[in-house]
Amino acid sequence: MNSHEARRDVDRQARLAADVIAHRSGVDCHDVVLTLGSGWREGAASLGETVTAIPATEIPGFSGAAIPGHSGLLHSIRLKGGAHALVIGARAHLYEGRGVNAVAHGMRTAAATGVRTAVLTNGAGGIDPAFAVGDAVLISDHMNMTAASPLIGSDFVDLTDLYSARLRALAKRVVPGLQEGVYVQLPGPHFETPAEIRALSMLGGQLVGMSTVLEAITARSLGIEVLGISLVTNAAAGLSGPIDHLEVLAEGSAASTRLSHTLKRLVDSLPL
Ligand code: 8IG
Repeated sequence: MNSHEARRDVDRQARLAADVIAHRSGVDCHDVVLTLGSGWREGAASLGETVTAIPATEIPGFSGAAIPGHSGLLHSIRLKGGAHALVIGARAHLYEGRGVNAVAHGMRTAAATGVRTAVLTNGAGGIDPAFAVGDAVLISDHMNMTAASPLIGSDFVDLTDLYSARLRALAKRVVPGLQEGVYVQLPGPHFETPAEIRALSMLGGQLVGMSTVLEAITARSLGIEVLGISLVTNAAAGLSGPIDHLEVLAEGSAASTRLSHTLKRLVDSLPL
């Protein structure tokens, strides 16, 4: 398959998925997509009125929750102002081994449903000592350390201001004191070594995780404006004790009520 055919193929997959979502929800056009990472999932319910919850396995190209703490549902939610949100609780991760197309499929599908704004959330390790466990931190920029791109062929997309300055300013207005940081995506699934965290810190990395970056690049390539936000669920390797996935999940649960409020304020502030 050449790159033209490959691009047509992923677009066709996204179209199929978007048609199923439109059919099941009765909503022809969604305005915003939210991808909910560790700690953020409880936020979906309070955003508005749930129109439909669809098991990811029933939508072409999506698969169920791969890890505990991740919901395997897509929600269509009617927001307060009448806009429609598509909420992806079942993000595909690069470490699942289904390739970059599986990772990019959520944003491609969102674009095919009409979405123009993405709110990408995640759980992350905090590299910058200014960030405490439990802090929500806006993503100001990223470093892609996956050695992969979700784009196909000669799709030379500008990533200057990928994380919309306009949306970050709105976010800071509604969530006073919100900090910002540079997020680094690594492929995982292992966490980093302390030496790697020292290196990433010297390079300007402030948050580290295994998601978001490839989705943000996909979104930008499709003309979607991106807001990214991390929950710091643990101090990055070598900065505190060992990193335990169960403790990471517990931290996410502990923060979830507060994050629901934060997420709702952010979404209500979006110019949809
Ligand atoms: I939650 O410390 C979460 N995800 N790579 N490192 C990486 N991913 C993470 C971390 C972390 N915490």
